[in-house]
Amino acid sequence: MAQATFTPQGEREEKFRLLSGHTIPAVGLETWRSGSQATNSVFIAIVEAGYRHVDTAGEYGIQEEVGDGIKAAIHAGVERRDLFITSKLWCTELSPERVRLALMNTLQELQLGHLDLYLIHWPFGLKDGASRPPKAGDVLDFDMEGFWREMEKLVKDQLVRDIGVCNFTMMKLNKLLGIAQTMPSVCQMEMHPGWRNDKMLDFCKKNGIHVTAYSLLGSQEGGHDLIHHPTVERAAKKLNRTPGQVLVRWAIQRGTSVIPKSSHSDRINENINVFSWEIPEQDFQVLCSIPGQKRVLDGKNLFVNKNDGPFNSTADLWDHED
Ligand code: NDP
Ligand code: 1BO
Repeated sequence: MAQATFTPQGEREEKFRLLSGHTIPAVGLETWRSGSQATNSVFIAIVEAGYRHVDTAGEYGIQEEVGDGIKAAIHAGVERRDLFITSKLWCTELSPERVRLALMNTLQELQLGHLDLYLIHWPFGLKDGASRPPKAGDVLDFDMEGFWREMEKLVKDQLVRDIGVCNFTMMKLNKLLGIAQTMPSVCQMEMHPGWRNDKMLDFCKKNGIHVTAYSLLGSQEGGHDLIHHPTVERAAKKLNRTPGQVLVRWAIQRGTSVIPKSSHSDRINENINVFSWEIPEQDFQVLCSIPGQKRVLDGKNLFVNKNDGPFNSTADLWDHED
């Protein structure tokens, strides 16, 4: 469950405790596809709306803009120690010899001395210059043990405070748990009422791994328009909130932190205004029963080559667990 605390300004905020003992804010700002607006969005989120978590990735190509937003927020008086900054390591860097260099590039782009959380973006290696969809030979296996040892060294060297994964299956997490000396604190996964992924959430909870939900509004990918879903709209009307707020609150009550993306200041403010109210149990359960469960971001375009493999279908990517 999220723990509520109050900022020095008296604003209520919620955080989840990680296995490491550190905390992660319940709501963060995502930056994928924020483009040149990233600097402004990050500044508004931190300084005006009170976000303390910003999530980005090397692959998004906007870490410098995100870094400028963070720097401007610090210049405006926010303390670095109060911020939680996450980035992710792309698939071309999933080898023991490339991990540290990838992190150093990320730190340089973000103009930071350390990250709060460093995640494996997807659990598949890609050749430099891989096509989308991948050509024969573009998708590589990766040495999970050798790789994780290097991630652990980043923690020991205080370059990152926590390490974790995204887009893992239970099978891959089990393998990692058997190898890890420093446990993955966080698993970042697609989760929303249109793709609850209950099995994965339960598995993570049993193992003490915190889940951050992405694409919780149904994503720009167009798979689930949850903002306009009648069940979500009904709940929003009843609770006198917006559909976006209902989706964010639903995810927090499920025990996950969230990283809604927005480049608009009104929505950035709206998406974090979720700490002074709750979705009653009955309405929560209705939101848990939306039919037609399916992933939006299934990884097909990134990793599936149905003729040459090694992953011939999305079911292969997700270890046939869906
Ligand atoms: P989201 O579900 O966060 O939806 C973002 C979209 O919703 C944007 O178009 C945004 O538009 C709009 N939006 C934001 N707030 C509201 C609101 N209150 N009301 C109506 N519309 C709103 O989807 P994404 O798929 O973009 O995922 C979010 C983040 O999760 C990404 O930025 C990404 O970084 C992360 N992610 C991580 C992945 C991983 O592999 N780890 C994979 C996929 C996503 P606008 O900006 O115009 O407000
Ligand atoms: C290509 C990046 C997918 C979203 O994180």
